[in-house]
Amino acid sequence: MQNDYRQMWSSLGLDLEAHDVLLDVLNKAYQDVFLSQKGRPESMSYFDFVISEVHGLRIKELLDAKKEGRPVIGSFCVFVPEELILAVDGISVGLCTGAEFAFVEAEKLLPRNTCALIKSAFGFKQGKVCPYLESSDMVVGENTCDGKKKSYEVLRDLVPNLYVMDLPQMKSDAGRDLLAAEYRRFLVELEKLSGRTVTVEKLQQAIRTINAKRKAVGRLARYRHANPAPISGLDALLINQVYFYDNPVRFTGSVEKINDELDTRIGSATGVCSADTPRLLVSGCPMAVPNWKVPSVVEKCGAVIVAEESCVGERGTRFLTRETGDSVDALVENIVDRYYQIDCAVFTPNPSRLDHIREMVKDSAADGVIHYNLQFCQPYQIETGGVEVALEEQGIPVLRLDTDYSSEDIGQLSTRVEAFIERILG
Ligand code: BJ8
Repeated sequence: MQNDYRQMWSSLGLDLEAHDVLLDVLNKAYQDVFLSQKGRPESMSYFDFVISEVHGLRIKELLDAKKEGRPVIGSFCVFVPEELILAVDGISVGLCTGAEFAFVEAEKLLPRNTCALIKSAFGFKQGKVCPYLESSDMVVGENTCDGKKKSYEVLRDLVPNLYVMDLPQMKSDAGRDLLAAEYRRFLVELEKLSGRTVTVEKLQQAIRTINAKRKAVGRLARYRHANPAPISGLDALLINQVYFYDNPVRFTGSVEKINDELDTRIGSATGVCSADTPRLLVSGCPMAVPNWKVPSVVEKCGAVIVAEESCVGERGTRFLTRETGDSVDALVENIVDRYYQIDCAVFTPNPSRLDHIREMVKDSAADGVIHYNLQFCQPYQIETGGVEVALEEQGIPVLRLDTDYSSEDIGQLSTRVEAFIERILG
């Protein structure tokens, strides 16, 4: 099987030696971070399997689907509507942006002070190690932060099939109109690429499928409100990360299986920690696979993460799309309504994000908030100040962590998280 995969990776143009190094690091990190945890729900075995096959079986599935004429669409942002992709029988995949790989190469094209997430996208391309990127029939870039927006001008020369989606910067009538126009333009492009015309039935079914996936992770989020926490923050993050790669129907079924197990755990007051374990909410920049650094530090220091206000978490998944509508146009409007509510820090002003953090702290009974920023991410770094002041005024302790994907600051992060936990424990 491994040999088949090597052939497959080679046919995708991957650098097999560099790819071996990446898989080796990934496997070791997974063992250390995930498999060493105690008291994990048994149904997490599905997600262990998914990660073990993340560059194997799942890529094979994508290539098989491509043979059937189904396009693979890679993207970097939760503003790219999965429903539209699914409506043309396409497959939506999140592109690897969670590890430091070939940064020396990436920094030949991008300034050093570019956030790690963007550099990672370039490093995976330049290092030829991402089978998702190489399988994509279309790569969608979106005009969100300046770093992404400008870097797509450079990425255009590296990937033959880059499509750039414009996005509003303000929540206004004009902003909503822009989003609607861009989603319509995207739909036309998807129809062209796939050779399929979207019908009401297809789009409605796609909306239902993606809503079911979001409902499943929403249910999981609610179980995490229990004390003791029935699942670690790391495992919950992993589920939110796999959300971007897996077949949506299979993913939903696997999450619901975990949910049923958590239901039983809560009924018998079984958790992954004790009821007096400090509970933390993590808010800020998204954590893409395999970015597990901060949650791993936090949980090794003895706290448990009970919620993520992040695009790989509730910010990205909390809203559902209305399923009713008797024309494709009406359904696209429903999709616009849904995505328009996402409160990414690239919007100005962006007050609903703070309201949502407050609401999440309350619902999850969090004792404090870690505001997680990638260095050089101006939108989230700038929003941190206001979030910190507002929450502290309300008596909610906040720890601001600015970091990247390197492991050099793990010791320093641990010291700061330990001090924060001591503050919480009073
Ligand atoms: S909707 S959060 S997924 S843009 S970390 S690249 S913002 S400098 S990722 Fe995001 Fe869409 Fe918004 Fe969500 Fe720029 Fe910041 Fe880097 Fe970022």
